[in-house]
Amino acid sequence: MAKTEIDEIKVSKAIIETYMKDLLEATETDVAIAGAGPAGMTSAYYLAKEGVKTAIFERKLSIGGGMWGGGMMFSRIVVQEGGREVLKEFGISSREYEDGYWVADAIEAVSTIASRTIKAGARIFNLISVEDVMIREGDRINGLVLNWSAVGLANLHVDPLTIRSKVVVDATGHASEVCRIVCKKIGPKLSTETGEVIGEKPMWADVGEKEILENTKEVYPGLIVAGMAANAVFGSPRMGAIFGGMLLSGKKAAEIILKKC
Ligand code: 48H
Repeated sequence: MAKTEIDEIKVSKAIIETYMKDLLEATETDVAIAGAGPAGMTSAYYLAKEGVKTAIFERKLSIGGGMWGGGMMFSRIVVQEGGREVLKEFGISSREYEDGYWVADAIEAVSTIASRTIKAGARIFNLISVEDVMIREGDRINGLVLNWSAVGLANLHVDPLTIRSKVVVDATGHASEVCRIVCKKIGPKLSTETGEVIGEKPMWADVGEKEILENTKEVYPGLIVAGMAANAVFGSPRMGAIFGGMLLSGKKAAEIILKKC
């Protein structure tokens, strides 16, 4: 039994002080990731595991992006043979449905990836939206411009705050929001055929899953694109509820960054 009564003010101070400490710590980070879907979190996990200071900013209350919902709200995901190494790395159970088609529980997958990512040392800040990028010498992206998602939802005119990072990862999924911001603000200077976000193509899982790894790369100095955003930016097909590509893309983004560090 606790000796004293619970003091609500201590609860408030504990929350405010520890959160602010973490947010302050994230204002200068090695890697800043937009989006806590499977690609963003996987990337953060592999970076944090190697001691790279990594922060993810997620617009929504929930992390997990499109993985929670599995396929059409059946909370299962399929991972092909190639992606199983990442499931095993996280310790996510899966069973083979047919040759090479591994099924995992979407809820176990998201919660396990999130837990392992945080325990590896990455910080996930939910309810914060990336609304712009910072640019420095040589047109290199060197940080993100952030605001509370609630500010956008309430359509309030409140100026944002900024964080500095050596590398930014666009893991915002279909919307590829960071790359679109770069095009809008800087012009068609991405490393795509047109210099712009080409836009994802209709469903073709086999091609989409193969091309996502080629598409996971530096798309602008200081900006790596990963996950579904990579296929949207480079004009590759979508793939439905198969997630091996997202996991492997997150891992590849981390490998690219680790080589640069
Ligand atoms: C902060 C933001 C912002 C912003 C968006 O959509 P995601 O799950 O993305 P991936 O690439 O990790 O996984 C894609 C997968 O879920 C999927 O959609 C598949 C496989 N589709 C295939 C198909 O055929 O449809 O996660 C992106 C996250 C989300 O949580 C967003 O809320 C978040 O990014 N986000 N966070 N600032 N500006 N924009």
